[in-house]
Amino acid sequence: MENIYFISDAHLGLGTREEERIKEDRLLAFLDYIGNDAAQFFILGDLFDAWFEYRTVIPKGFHRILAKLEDISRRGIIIHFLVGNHDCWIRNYFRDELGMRTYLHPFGITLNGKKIYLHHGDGLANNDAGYRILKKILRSRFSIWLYSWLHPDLGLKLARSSSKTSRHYTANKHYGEGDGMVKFAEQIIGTGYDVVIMGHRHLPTRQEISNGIYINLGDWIRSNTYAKLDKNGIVLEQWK
Ligand SMILES: [Mn+2]
Repeated sequence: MENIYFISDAHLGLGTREEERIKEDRLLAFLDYIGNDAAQFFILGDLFDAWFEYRTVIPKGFHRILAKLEDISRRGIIIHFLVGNHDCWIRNYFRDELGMRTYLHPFGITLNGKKIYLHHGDGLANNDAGYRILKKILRSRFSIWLYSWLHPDLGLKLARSSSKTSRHYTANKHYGEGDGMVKFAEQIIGTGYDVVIMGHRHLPTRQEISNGIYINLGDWIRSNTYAKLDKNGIVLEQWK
């Protein structure tokens, strides 16, 4: 039985330099801790508040976290990064340079004999077809290719401002999205999954649904929560 950890929604780069420094220190301490304990580590999206990766350029300001991720991945911990709606524009940097496994779409996986479904959580609000169409456009190869010709200073400025809009949108969407997410988790559990884990909502939740468990990971802005799967099952805990 492996020890496996899950986090989401650190939104690195969101706050002031001082706020981000404190958040980073906290996350670095957590990564050090799991670096000695985990077999696998899952990041379920919105690690960055805004990320756009060019073929030869990545955003600056995150080197301490990136170096730590590479460090624990080199120690043999398998790091999985499922992108969120704030950091979906990745290329091969995380995979080729940091040794992480990256995913652009929700997926199911069996861990410690449990069937687990992982989803960032965006686009699950009831009646949110508008966002789902927008997501397709924003994530299309053509849009990304076009965008990549912007100068990085301009591109990242736009990414940060669109990230602000999206956060505002999500905040106003919470009630519906929350319901939609639980409903979605119910459906997935109904197809035979044991656990559904999501982020995005920034509201730590552990809820038993018929024979399964729905977990929302909360965030690393206020709640600093993570899920841990081990021989005893899955729990949601707060990092102190
Ligand atoms: Mn999100």
